[in-house]
Amino acid sequence: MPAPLSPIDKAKYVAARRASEFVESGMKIGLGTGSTAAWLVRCLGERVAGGLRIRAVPTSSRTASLAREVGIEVISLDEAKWLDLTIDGADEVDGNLNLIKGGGGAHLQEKIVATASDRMVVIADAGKQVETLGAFPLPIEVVPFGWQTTQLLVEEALIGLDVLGRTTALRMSGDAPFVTDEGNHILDLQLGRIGNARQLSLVLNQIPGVVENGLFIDICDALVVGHGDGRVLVR
Ligand code: ABF
Repeated sequence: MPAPLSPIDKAKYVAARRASEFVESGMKIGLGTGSTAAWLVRCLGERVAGGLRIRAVPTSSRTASLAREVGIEVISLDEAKWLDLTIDGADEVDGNLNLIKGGGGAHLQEKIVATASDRMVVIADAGKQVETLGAFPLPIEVVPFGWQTTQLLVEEALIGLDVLGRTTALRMSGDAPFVTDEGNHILDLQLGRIGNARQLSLVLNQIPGVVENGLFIDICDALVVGHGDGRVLVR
């Protein structure tokens, strides 16, 4: 284990390390984005150096660079067509394995890749587990054209839905709007509590200008949770 790690990094690392054991030679793998997924990529890089043969589809330019750096063969999703397994992080996970993702700005590619996989496993530190989704701001990717109008439409759509808050904000990177790998912007929705995540996801994705929201409903098959003391639970 790399040392010394803070308790939260240790929790992420042990979750990633355990999930890396699910990967077998010959598999086509989806690689998530974020600090927990980065641990996974490093763990898989060590196994590749030891003879594991995999081909991987990264979910962001950041993950693609890291994967190549550690010796993992990177292919496009179009080359792979379908994947055996995707392993990715999350911002929140509820008791039904529904997720909020996209804090890292990569949820569009993450959702496409996870959906094109036989199995999707989430790796997370214990602090990501929640009873009800929504404390973490929900990211939605929007096209730059007319984004302020899209924002108004989103705010209007939230009226009447089972959420606590309805504040929306354009994600910034310094003085400029954050730009995703697909050239889009992100609106972060402060909802506090999401009463009906499935309904919210459908409503948001019907708004012109919204490309994809960060709710992953019925996509995740298993959760590997790491704790700061090194314990790992799989469910
Ligand atoms: C990705 O990375 C995202 O969907 C999620 O927003 C984020 C989690 O980041 P970290 O692993 O750094 O907590 O999985």
